[in-house]
Amino acid sequence: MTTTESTEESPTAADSGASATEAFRATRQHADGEVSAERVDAVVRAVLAGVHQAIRDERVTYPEFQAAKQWLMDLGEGGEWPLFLDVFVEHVVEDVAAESQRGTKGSILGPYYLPDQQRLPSVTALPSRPDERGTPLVFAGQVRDVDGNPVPRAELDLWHADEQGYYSGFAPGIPDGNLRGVVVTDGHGRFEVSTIQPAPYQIPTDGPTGKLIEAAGWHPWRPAHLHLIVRAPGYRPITTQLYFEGGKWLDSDIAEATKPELVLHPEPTGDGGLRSEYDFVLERA
Ligand code: MBD
Ligand code: FE
Repeated sequence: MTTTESTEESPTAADSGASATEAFRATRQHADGEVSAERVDAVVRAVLAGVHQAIRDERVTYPEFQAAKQWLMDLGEGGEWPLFLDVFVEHVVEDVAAESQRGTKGSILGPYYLPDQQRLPSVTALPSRPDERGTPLVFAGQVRDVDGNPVPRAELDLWHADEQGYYSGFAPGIPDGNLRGVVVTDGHGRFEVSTIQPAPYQIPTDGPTGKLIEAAGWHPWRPAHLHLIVRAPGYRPITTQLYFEGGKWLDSDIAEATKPELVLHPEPTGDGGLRSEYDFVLERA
């Protein structure tokens, strides 16, 4: 991961995309050899059938096929498979998972999660730079179970982009752990976190994913969001994201990961900041 260069250098998408590949490998999110031949057969057959059908429907030509091959090679060499898959595919995997999930709605994990961040008390501030820019945001609430009982000592593993839309660990010049932390709720499941409001996220335009988006004439934006994994022993963890009412791109997220239940309604605090309350509901594992 690139965090040693100076802040003068402007971060690039290619950096973030490629760093996401390193992060994926380092956090070993893959399950080696646990997929049965039956599942490989069924799923790969279905994926290929979808590709074959698209070729027939669109009457794909040889030059188009070769261009696709070149682009896929670039995607791998640029280390952007995690970025591409999380932006364009993960939301459907999440939809399927959500069919059997009660409690707070989930959303996609995305490529910029890093485990093992600093543990923080229930009333806390996320680690930030002394000159961290952005509208101050207090994010407070309670974690409960599906029967309404508080969940004490639940963990809110929280991470978000800065006021320029960059994530620590994935863009040069941002200290490790910036705007990331694991907040532990108090005896009543409550928490209150001070941070700043993140900016919308632009898919790096200089990498293969950005090139595809440009070639297709799409916009490269995700609405501003907070990422969370909420967990407690004996409960099913919830991976989700929270958005901001009225936020730009809320109705056209390129990653299709918004849900109406996941939109915050922040109130001005009178001193230029915002405060938002959100309660989480966990189901038993
Ligand atoms: C992000 O910040 C993100 O949350 C997702 C899902 C994909 C790319 C960048
Ligand atoms: Fe994100």
